[in-house]
Amino acid sequence: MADRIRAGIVGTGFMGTVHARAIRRSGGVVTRVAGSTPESSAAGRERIGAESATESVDELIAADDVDVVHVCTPNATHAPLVRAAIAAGKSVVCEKPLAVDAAEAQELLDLATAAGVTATVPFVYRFYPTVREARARVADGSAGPVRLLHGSYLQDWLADATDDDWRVDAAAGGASRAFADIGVHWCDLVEFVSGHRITRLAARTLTVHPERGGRPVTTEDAAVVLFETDRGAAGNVTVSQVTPGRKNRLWFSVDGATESLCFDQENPDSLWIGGREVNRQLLRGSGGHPAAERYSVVPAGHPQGYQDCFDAFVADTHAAVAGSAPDGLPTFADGVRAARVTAAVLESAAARTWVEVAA
Ligand code: SOE
Repeated sequence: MADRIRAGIVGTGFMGTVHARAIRRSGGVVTRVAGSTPESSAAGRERIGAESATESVDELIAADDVDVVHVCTPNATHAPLVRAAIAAGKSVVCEKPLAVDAAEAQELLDLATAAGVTATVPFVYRFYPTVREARARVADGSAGPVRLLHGSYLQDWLADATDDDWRVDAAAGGASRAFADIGVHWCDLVEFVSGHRITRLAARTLTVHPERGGRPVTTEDAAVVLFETDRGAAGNVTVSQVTPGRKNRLWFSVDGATESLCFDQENPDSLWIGGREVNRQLLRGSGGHPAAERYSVVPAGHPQGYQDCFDAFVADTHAAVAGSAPDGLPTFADGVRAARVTAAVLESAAARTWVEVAA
């Protein structure tokens, strides 16, 4: 392997651009980019800033100057691309959801494990220092035993019937949309912070626009989920892509016996710590836990955000490719976990009953 990690990006949309920036900012180089056609590859190279455009995805995966393949394409294409990358001996970063169902996600995990390659999924909200702070406070006992987990993840970019995207279409995005796209981020984050696992749930899904762009829509615009955890806590989450005014509002509260820990993705530099006597707003960079400070990249008072999380995620992925084992790196195992929770949500909503989440 070269001194710098050499990445090839498949997919030229918004996420491909975010990955490219993160690769460069973490010391790697984007050697190649490929879209679905030679023309989109060339346009993607221009926009993303790769060293070269590759005519086909197969060529990118086979290239000697690609150590890690970043899969940033519509969900239904993830599995074939990941299979091909692993077969070529490459490490992989695959956008979430890892696959369109849990069996396929498990197959990809098994392939990555057998090949011994690094395989990660960008559950990037784990990389906010304030999230690491919350996790450390649960782990060291400051928060006390966790009793309740609650919150929401709300967006509005699909609020109107005229709004459209490939994610709306089950053939491209999979049977679940709002939950598989953003609900999984919330569940991953809350499990990551609390150390609990969601074991049973009851879900309701809503499709408020049964038709978009002149075609029927079967994927959900929103979901409401009530759940229990393996360690005796209870919780609920509301997930929506049709909530006017909410752009990307991931909010959670992890309520322990002595502290409640609240995080808001749209105001990520502070963690609200509730106590019986005193409530505090802990600002990133102002005396936090070392596990949190490790991810603080600019001094306190200089806001840090979404792209910084992505940079940290890619930097830790590249560290894993180089042989280390960063704490809290989201891998294909976490992608499988997300696929299982999603499957349980769909099953519960269809059967209108409580469902066990596969372990
Ligand atoms: C679109 O809903 C999206 O870009 C998701 O795909 C991301 O995972 C989330 O971080 C922001 O919203």
